[in-house]
Amino acid sequence: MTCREINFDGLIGPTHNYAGLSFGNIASAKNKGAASNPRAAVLQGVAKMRAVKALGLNQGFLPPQDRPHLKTLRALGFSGTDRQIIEQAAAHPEILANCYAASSMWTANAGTVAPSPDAADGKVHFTSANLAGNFHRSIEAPTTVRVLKHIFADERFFVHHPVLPGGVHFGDEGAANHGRLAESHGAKGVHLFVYGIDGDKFPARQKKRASEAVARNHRLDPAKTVFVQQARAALDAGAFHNDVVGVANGTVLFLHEQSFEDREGAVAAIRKAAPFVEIIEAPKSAVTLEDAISSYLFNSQLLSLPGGEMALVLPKESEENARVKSFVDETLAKNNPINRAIYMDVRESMRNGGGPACLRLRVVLSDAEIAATNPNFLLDDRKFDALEAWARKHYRDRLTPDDLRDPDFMVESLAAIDALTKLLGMGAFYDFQR
Ligand code: SUG
Repeated sequence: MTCREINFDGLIGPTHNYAGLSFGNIASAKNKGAASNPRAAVLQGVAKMRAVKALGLNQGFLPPQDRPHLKTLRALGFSGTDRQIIEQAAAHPEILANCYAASSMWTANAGTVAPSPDAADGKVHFTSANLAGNFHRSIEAPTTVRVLKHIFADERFFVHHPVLPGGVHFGDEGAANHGRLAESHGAKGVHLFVYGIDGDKFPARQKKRASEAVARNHRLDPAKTVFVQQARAALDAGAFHNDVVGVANGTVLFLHEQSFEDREGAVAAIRKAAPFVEIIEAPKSAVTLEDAISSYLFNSQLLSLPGGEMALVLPKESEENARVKSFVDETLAKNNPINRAIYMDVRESMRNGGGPACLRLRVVLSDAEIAATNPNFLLDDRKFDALEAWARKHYRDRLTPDDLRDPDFMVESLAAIDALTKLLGMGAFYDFQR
């Protein structure tokens, strides 16, 4: 079967801010309280989507969620009018910040997807992630399910599973800890699930039992699934998701030498399931774990281009680290499929620990499945222009955690989301509109 990969980027929401909410995510902790620029953030994200589209690839997006999430604030005992809710919650800045997070932008965490060639029933399977490890992210799940069902609605092709139950016991962070290896997008693929075990410093967000449950739900062939443990050293160095230290695409696995707890065992298991795999590894002597985590080298998008080569879409931070840049240059010069590097400025997202790969959910689809996908979420030049115009109209260019206490900002943010639903013909979609 011929299939294409479509990257669905998270359209960055108007409340993008630095609240330091993610324990174990070094950038998030470091930038706590800094002023953000939501307008620059969304425009950087759109520019990245345009750059990927310009490579000759299809590009989609997922809309931002409604923040502040008034439904959660109500459930926590704040009451009255929407303005009164914000006034009361202002006395609880931590709760308010959690309900204001624009973190649904990192759609690698929206869920895990299995393309139809890999599932026993020949359908595309989606499991939205419960994101149980962090309060601000756990409240994304119900709306994420709604968004994915809205875009991939046709039951002849798409199956949506409920988020995993049980909180952190089945902690699931979606595709950020999952990679697919395949000889082509349309060939039957091998699924690599990387789970964590708590480190000395930081908790593991992705549990093995959660990855196993997703693999069962998606009806994957057990001979083509591999479960490997992330290195605890990587977790403790700040790789809170495995996509900070490795990325898989097609026949290539591009990763840091210290990604897996048992490197040899993991590589043997991967080679057994995917004998065609080409492993491109950065030795720690060339790129330290700290380099990898501060530059987000492995949080690049590894993309198969129409001509058969592969390109890396990297954050600017990788170009600015001399050791990382020379490793990328060496990789391009060597005889392997990776032949292009494109450095993008996604600094607003990076300051919260989200690089190019965090910002996208990969969905591999056949032509018939693409035809069954809601076209409003597939981008062309006209839609890029419309999204930019919408963002320029509604987004602030400066936001501090203090601004979240102002009820006028709530009105402004939800007005932006309301305008977007009209632009996209979504009807009364979000909780605040129902
Ligand atoms: O879950 N940051 C996100 C970053 C997610 C990156 N995604 C992947 N690696 N795939 C997180 O830690 C920070 C929000 C704040 O602190 O304001 C945050 O949620």
